[in-house]
Amino acid sequence: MQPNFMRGKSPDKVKKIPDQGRGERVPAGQYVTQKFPVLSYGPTPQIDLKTWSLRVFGLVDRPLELTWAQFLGQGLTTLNSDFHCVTQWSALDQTWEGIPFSAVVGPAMPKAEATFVMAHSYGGYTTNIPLDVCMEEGFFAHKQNGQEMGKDHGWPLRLLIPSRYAWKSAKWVNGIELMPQDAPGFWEQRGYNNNADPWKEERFWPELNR
Ligand SMILES: Nc1nc2c(c(=O)[nH]1)N[C@H]1C(S)=C(S)[C@@H](COP(=O)(O)O)O[C@H]1N2
Ligand SMILES: [Mo]
Repeated sequence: MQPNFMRGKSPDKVKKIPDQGRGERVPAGQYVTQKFPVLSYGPTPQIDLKTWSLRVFGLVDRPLELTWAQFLGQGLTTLNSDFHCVTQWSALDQTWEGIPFSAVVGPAMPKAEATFVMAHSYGGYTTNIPLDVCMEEGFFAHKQNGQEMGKDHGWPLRLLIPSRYAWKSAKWVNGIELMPQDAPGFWEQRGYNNNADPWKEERFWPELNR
């Protein structure tokens, strides 16, 4: 039977290849693809680096608003991670260049009461993530596989959360809001699972899977 999350979607839209025996690298219900499809709600925003900024606000002692030069000045590192999209494709071994979440948000001095993050993007997209997950693995990327991030994939900056389905990896990120409690983001308000762990196949809210 076609699972719920596939209804209305054509599985042929994404070219699939077998996972070549790397089963344990690939969560259940996912296929490995060499392609990196674009999935956005709404158009790709037009962003000018001269006016770009990244705000860190909410429950912080020292709110920040970084320019592009200030952002880059913090020291670039790389991250290698797999990328799992809820529409069932996984792209393995992506190399990202950028700056860890903790290095950017730490200096804003999150208050002890801050437990959740809302990532905000140009265009109005939002997604919610626990603060401890962001601190542990969150990564602001501006390059993917050695190239400037594609405009449709979030240029100039994307917040990656590798352990969660890809809708938690906000493209065109421009704001990090620290919150006292959880609150659903754009897709989470529309029935996507709040936690989004691909290893548990947390795709949609359980009550919608009937
Ligand atoms: N700002 C923003 N970020 C977003 C989205 C979006 O519509 N807007 N879509 C999400 C979803 S549902 C997915 S599956 C991934 C897709 O990333 P990609 O287009 O780079 O493959 O981005 C996520 N981040
Ligand atoms: Mo998605």
